[in-house]
Amino acid sequence: MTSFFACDPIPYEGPSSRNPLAFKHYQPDELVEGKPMREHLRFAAPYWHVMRNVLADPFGSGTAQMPWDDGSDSVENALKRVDVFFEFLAKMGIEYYCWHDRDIAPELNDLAASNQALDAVVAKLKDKQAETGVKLLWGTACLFAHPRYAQGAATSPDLKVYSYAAAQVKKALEATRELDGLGYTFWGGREGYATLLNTDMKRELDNLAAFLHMAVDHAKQIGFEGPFYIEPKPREPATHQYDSDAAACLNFLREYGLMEHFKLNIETNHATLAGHTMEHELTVAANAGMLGSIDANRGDTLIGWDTDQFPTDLYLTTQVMLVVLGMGGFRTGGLNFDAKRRRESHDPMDLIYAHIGGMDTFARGLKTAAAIRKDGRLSAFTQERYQSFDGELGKRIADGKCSLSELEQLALSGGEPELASGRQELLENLINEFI
Ligand code: XLS
Ligand code: NI
Ligand code: NI
Repeated sequence: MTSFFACDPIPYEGPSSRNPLAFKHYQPDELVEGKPMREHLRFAAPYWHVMRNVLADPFGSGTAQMPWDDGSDSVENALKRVDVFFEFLAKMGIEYYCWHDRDIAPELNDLAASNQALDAVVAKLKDKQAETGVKLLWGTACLFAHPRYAQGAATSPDLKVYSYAAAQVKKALEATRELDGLGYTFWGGREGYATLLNTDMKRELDNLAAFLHMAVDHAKQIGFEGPFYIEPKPREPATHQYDSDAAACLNFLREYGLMEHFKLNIETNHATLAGHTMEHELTVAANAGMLGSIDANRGDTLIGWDTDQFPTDLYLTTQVMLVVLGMGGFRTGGLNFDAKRRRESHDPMDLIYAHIGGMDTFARGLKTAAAIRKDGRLSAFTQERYQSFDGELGKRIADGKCSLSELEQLALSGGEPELASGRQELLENLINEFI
């Protein structure tokens, strides 16, 4: 088979290496907290960015060089891409991947033809997975690119569009099941609104919940054990998206009785678009026992959209891995690089450099987070900070057995509280000791 990436499989050479085609930190079998790095990190590559992103922006067309792609919508072309993608995964040592139905196979003139095309590509993906041991982290349906979804898919005002979306999800779910996918993601690409002047928000949310319940039912029928993920994002493309952040998603899932079937897939750039830090979103999800998976990228504070850049910030990956280690690691989820190269980086080798950087940055984040945990000063500080709640009274407060009157007694007799410092700067210095 022709090779499209001019390099050998990327080796680990250690921190002193100056080879741009080597890992300096990611050593798959190195044990961290007793577990191999590869199992902590569970790196995944997104089919859409690696194989289908032509690197266009709102002002110009694509620049990406894809010598393997004839630009056509043929199934043959789609099948050819699979080989190139698996060459990429093998060279990177990435063991998981994710797709949208329309990334892997073309959307053809009618639904039946599109389904057939999908079947053909899924058969090939299945062979490739068996041959290489690569696993599908999650599948999803593209319910946002086609013009029919301009006014929403599962929140469309039009029952015919809603049905089309349902059919697409049914098929994508079956394809995920066929490939032993570990999860299935809903990112509500067009599930939101541009103006409330024409929108019945209550009806749209009820319809969305009914749609997700039907997906849960279908999963049971076909033996897909899930979980489903919801991926929060506040805006873009819609002015307001219903799944705007982790807290909004949790509220929606609770309101509609969907909690037990879902987890959240948290993406860095979506967190920041929502006006939160990534650590905030992860912590909200993890506290609810609902952190399922991560779309690992980063945004640009100077640009107001989802720039989907590769994670290169050690501070960020350290904080992400502190949350992941803190919850005991991923179960079905992993770190999916939902990231693309800049438009200027059009050479296929840039895909390799980009992923080396992302993987090494997360490997360092993992090692740093583990070192911070081993050191113990950070968590000891936080624990100590809440110490006054550790006694008998604190326990009664937590158990709902205390009253305002009882606390009033304490306040009347105790005098003005003497506060301990929050020591933010000291703790920031402490983190920097490890980076
Ligand atoms: C877009 C989303 C998308 C999802 C999958 O902003 O991040 O790529 O991850 O539909
Ligand atoms: Ni994403
Ligand atoms: Ni995104």
